[in-house]
Amino acid sequence: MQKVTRTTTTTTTTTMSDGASTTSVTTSTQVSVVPANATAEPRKLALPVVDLAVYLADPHSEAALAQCKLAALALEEHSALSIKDPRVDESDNAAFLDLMEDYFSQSTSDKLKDARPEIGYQVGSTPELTELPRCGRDDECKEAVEKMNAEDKPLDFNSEDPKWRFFHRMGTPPAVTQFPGLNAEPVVPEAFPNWIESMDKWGSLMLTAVTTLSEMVAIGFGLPKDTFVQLSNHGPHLLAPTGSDLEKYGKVSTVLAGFHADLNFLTIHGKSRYPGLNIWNRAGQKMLASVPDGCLLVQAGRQIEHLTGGRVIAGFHEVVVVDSTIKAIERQRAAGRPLWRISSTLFFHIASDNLLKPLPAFETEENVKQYPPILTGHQVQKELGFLNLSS
Ligand SMILES: O=C(O)CCC(=O)C(=O)O
Ligand SMILES: [Fe+2]
Repeated sequence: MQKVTRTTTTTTTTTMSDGASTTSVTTSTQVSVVPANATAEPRKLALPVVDLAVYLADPHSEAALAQCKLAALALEEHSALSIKDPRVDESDNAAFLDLMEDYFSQSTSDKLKDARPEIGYQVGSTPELTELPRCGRDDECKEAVEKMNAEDKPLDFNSEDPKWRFFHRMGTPPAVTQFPGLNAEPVVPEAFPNWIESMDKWGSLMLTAVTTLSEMVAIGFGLPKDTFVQLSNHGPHLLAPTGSDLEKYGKVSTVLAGFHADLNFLTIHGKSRYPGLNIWNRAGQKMLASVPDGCLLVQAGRQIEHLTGGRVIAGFHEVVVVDSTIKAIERQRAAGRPLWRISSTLFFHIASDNLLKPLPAFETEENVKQYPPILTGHQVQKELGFLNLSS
């Protein structure tokens, strides 16, 4: 088992705004990055691909309805799907990945200038080995893992993730809200003069794509098409790319992001240059996500689970170095690129002041018991552990 020794200096416990993690701090800690139960590459799952062009061309066509149903079914079965959006070109993803590779390959001291630990890293950079997967402290999550077959169990999710992150807020906040949240200025890294434009460009493409998909999913479930879109209007959406240093953490079975489910409504990413995202389907089977070139990957979060009363469940996932990650490392090395694995992630949220409860179509007595009504802002705070911190 490989061990990495490191020393951190911060002393607070803070909560991350994506909800995947909390910041816990130690000094002179031995951090195990390759767990003992390391396994080879899991079976590959080519996710269903939904074509947004068909829907955009004529949302009322039979073909569009078929794509809507496919999207809803994919979320039901896999908690994930691939989408092809004609408004997003592969070159947009490539430009964003290049930007983030260049950003994360800067020196640690340069990136630390962009960190705002005093506000829980909610804008700007978050250093490696800071975010801790929440599942390690979540009994429901641990129970789900206990029930899994040995080959489906996640790798270690009790250690801080080696990935860095950068948070950039998207969308317009509501004029009136019970959850004023954060008014921190966006962070602009010194060496990147067009940063805001570049972030907003990719972020807007992701927002547009996931908004259209949300209409399609609503239609696929037989709901009015604007059901989810209205609820997400003025939501606290976050562009939240991750960066993992594969020079340092490039050994097979290294966990880059430990097992978790996202707390938001839907998560969308461009295709990563490095395979390694394992996703779990409804049946608790672990599979390596395979996304066709030029497609985007979408995953279900806890808010869609709540609204659909569990018809869709939030997808567990982890990011691990697998054999095909190594091949990608070799390819990128030959191309002279920095060896950083980027996820071009955007977290799409339901607005904080909207009530999260099973929609009428999914409102059975059992579902309401399992998913009691809660304001979305409170659900997020609860997931983040803010209530614990403030009490
Ligand atoms: O790095 C990735 O591909 C995904 C990271 C992730 O799961 C997250 O940011 O919530
Ligand atoms: Fe995630």
